[in-house]
Amino acid sequence: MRIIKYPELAAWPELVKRPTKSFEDLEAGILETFRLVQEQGDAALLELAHKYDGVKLESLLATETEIAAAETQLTVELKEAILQAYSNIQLFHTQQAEPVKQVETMAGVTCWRKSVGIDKVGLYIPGGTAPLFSTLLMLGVPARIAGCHDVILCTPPSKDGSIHPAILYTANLLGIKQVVKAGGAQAIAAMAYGTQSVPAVDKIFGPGNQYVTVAKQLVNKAGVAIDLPAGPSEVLVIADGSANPAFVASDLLSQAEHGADSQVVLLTNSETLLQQVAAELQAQLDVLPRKAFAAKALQNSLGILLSDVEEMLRFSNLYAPEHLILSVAGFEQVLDQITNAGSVFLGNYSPESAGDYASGTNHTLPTNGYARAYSGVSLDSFVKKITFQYITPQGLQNIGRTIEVMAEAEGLEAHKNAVSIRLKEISKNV
Ligand code: HSO
Ligand code: ZN
Repeated sequence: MRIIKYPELAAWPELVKRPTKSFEDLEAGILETFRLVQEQGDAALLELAHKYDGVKLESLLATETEIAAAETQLTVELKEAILQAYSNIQLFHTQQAEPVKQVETMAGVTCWRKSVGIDKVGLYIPGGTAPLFSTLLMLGVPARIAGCHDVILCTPPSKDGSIHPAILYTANLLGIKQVVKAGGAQAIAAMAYGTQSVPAVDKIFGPGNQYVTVAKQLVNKAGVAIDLPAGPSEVLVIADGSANPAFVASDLLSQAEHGADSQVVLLTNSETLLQQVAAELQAQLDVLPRKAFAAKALQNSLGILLSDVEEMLRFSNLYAPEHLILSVAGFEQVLDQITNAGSVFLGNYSPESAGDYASGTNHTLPTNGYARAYSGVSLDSFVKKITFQYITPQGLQNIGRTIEVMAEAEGLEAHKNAVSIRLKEISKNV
């Protein structure tokens, strides 16, 4: 961890910068993959599974037998944990539904807004070193609540052609029937453009490596919606002398173990705590199975000494972290000062892991400073909000002149006329 003591304000913009990656290098290869999938459909997906995942698949879709068998491969304890998390995520996201409210803005002019589920959504769950079935819950639960009609899951197969049983079990719980064994840019292309087995979707969700991220940005440019511009996961911890150094270190490491490019930042006003956390990091790191990833991530991490909680919050708002942990005495008094963060964890007993898995909040969150302007995934991400209005003849008499005057001032005579022609008709009938 790089330690910085009382940096000048002028140095902050440099400190909040994340390492940037050049997307241009990947673009040409990804567009070539897109071309293959568009031209050859399923055949391209099978060929690319052979090339990148090292497996000759018999079928692109997981069979019903495979999905049913997954349940027998999980312990009762894990199934109960998944069900508990499911229930909490379901409860929290169900409350996000907005009741339809009719508003009479003027007598006879009634407006309302209704949420309608996006018809077809595609969920991408990466394979690789960790089977993120928790991410499947975070995406699948709100998709179901929103009433999305078709939910397609793409995830890369392992070398024997199987999919991790916890992913299949979770997919089954969510009622997802189409589980496609495809990963990488080819999976994104399949969901964006459609193949014989994979229907084209309206919006693509889910994290992934840099190929997946660039592929999502490219299909987005081509008109398919995506959830968030994703980057490596981040946590920023604000801790004062009241924080427990072992807890703080455990939170920093839980984020660092995601990958070598994870971003980990500690802000504190206590030099003692800073030293204690550094010692704890070393001790806890040594026994982690994913030590190699975590150690790499820690090399780029920052431990910054600042003068007080207000200053730490100002720095945090500039950084706009994906996850913010606030381990300071009297945190209740400073909550209003948080203006940029994806998800916030309060006190000494709210680890980020709680939100990552089971408390109920969503863990698909804006990274790379996007929390300045973006929210994390929620029920809203899976719906369109359609506005309606109904104007009675009396209503048009009430609002008509306002519209005519404004249309005339914009020089849009046809707009004005759409009102005038009706008002004339109304006055004839009275
Ligand atoms: N911290 C990750 C989510 C996750 N953690 C999944 C464990 N599994 C991004 O919020
Ligand atoms: Zn995590």
